[in-house]
Amino acid sequence: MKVEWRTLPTVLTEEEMLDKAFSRAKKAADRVEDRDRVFRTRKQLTRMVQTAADVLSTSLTETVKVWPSLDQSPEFDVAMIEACVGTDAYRHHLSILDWGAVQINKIATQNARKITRTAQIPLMHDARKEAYGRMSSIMGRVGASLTWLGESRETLKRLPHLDPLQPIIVVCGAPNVGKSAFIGALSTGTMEVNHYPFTTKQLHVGHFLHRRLAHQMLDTPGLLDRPMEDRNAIEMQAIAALEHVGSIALFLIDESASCGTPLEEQLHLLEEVRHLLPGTRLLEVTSKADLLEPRPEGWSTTKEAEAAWRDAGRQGLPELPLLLDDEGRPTVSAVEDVGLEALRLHLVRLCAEGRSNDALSLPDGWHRSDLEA
Ligand SMILES: Nc1nc2c(ncn2[C@@H]2O[C@H](COP(=O)(O)OP(=O)(O)OP(=O)(O)O)[C@@H](O)[C@H]2O)c(=O)[nH]1
Ligand SMILES: [Mg+2]
Repeated sequence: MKVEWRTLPTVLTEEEMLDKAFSRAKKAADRVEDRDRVFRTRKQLTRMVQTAADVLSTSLTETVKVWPSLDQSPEFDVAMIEACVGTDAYRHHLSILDWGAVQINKIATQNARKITRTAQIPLMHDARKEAYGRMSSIMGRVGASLTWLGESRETLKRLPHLDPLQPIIVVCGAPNVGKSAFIGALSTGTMEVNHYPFTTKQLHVGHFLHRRLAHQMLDTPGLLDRPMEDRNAIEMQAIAALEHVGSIALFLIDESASCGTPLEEQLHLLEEVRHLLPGTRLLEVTSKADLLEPRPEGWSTTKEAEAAWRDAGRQGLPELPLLLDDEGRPTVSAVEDVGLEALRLHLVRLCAEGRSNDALSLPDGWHRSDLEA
């Protein structure tokens, strides 16, 4: 299931729900006609109580319904919810809303009965007033949960938007090494700008298609770009979420160190990332190939092979010569667009390998149609 966190509707506050309920109830009462004063009053007041309760309980249950159930959410989303707002709190506040809806309906039944069972108009009014008072007090207890959900919605709609059924490439590396530029250069179509709710940095999510499979690329600013000791608990949980999603992780190294982080420190970070994402295949890539001195030997070979592949209409999955640096690492220039096509095809192969391993681990008789595209 693909959860659209960003399209969750606004959560009404306690006051907004009460205003809506009582004004609808009043309108409903105004529509009642009966020449007999006792009958008219009885109908008006029962209708007020029932309409108010319906509006309140429906608003509460509808809110619960549109919020994704954690049991059916992808692991990444659950881990992100845990990191950002807490899954226990999430479940708790939604269950309070369900509880409130039940209580409000009970109050309506009890007080409507009081109204119908008396012939005395003042007692009917008392029962209506009592119903409103009790509903307001239930709403008072639900109010904090509505506020919590309203605030969480603001947080969750900033989450990156990923399809867990398609390959995901987690792009990491020290600040300024060119992560965003890399994702932008490999993306077809528009790159999304998003946030991890706990960093102020922009994160980019891009994708490219290969045989109808969207290979998603996820940026990690402020997450996998600093030493372990500076990370807080929330960030560690978010990193755990990355461990769940990544088909592969790509670690960008800026050898020119124009990014501001010395090479040695970047390699130290690489070891930390390897340790943090133990189940994820990690590919090292050197960024900013155009800044390497001298330029990588294979520069023109790769560049020509990529141009030929593009001209031929990008058919199949050939092994284009990867552009390599002196260390033998694949390298790319996002600025001059060299090495990117060759690396893209390499990434497609690595993701496919990971996926066929997944498929092999499925029980007998299971069928993964997405692998046959
Ligand atoms: N010469 C050259 N510059 C590059 C290349 N890729 C990125 N840059 C430059 O490097 C700087 C950082 O690039 P970003 O893509 O913002 O790096 P980042 O890793 O996303 O940075 P943060 O999100 O701040 O961690 C920018 O000034 C880019 O223009 C490249 O291939 N060649
Ligand atoms: Mg960036």
